[in-house]
Amino acid sequence: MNSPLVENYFRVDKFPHIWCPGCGHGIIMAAMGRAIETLGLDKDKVCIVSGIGCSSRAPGYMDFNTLHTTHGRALGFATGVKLANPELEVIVVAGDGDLSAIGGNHLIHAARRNINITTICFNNNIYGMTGGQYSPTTPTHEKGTTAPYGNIDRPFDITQLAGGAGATYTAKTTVYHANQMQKFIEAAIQHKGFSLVEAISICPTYYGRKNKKGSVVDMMNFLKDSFVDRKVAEKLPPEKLEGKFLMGEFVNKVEPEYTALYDGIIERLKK
Ligand SMILES: Cc1ncc(C[n+]2csc(CCOP(=O)(O)OP(=O)(O)O)c2C)c(N)n1
Ligand code: SF4
Ligand SMILES: [Mg+2]
Repeated sequence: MNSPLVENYFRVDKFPHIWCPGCGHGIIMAAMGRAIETLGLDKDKVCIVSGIGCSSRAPGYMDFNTLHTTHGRALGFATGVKLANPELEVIVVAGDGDLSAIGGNHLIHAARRNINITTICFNNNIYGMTGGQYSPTTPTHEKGTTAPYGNIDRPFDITQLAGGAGATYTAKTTVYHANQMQKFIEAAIQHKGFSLVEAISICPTYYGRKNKKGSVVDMMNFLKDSFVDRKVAEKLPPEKLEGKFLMGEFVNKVEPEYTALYDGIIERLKK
């Protein structure tokens, strides 16, 4: 039998989902559902927007106002929704390719504007849906179908990219740390400004297979062992941090929000 969470917040008639066995994306979608339930948001006041990708299927399964748009353009559509109705809690779901390759400009400008949209990046370090091409977050030397001899590009750190562009809340965690992920999503939704949670996911089918990462359990154990909370990391000697990645909250600050500034202009012109 389905749990109340599933029945209340998911479109069970759309199941089974399309994700491969062991895909990390369902863990992120579930964390989003639990975060929204915990915050007690009115379903009719939530709008979830995505582009195209395995990750971008998530809004199709979530029982809110949802938009499945074009690849890379979720933040453009979401900006339109938020400006048309600032009362809506607008949440964007985007893959690493969607958000940092074709949609990279939308990301930096949404962050620069500090518009009150929450973006959840499902980062599996690869283009999953189209068969395993390398993405801007594929680590150097790792393989994809478009990098059969190893990727020579340096990867983006999406959390740092968003923070550098002006996001006022950023956090990074992994599908191994599902409870922490829920807490970060709650904080990001409650934050008044552009917020981004980078959710490191796993794609056993393409990234895992191409790069000989072993089983799904091996991939989850890698996340457990390789990600260190940034506050814990501050107290560790450099040799203990070799090969590790930092996670946690990186930015959390208050700055003027875009739709409020926009409404201010409208009010001023009415006088
Ligand atoms: C304009 C446009 N360009 C390219 C594509 C093909 N395409 C669909 S999904 C995708 C990449 C998906 O990767 P990512 O965003 O990382 O999501 P994932 O599938 O890994 O979750 C691409 C290139 C498209 N649908 N539209
Ligand atoms: S291809 Fe990868 S990202 Fe897409 S559903 Fe399968 S495991 Fe998940
Ligand atoms: Mg991807």
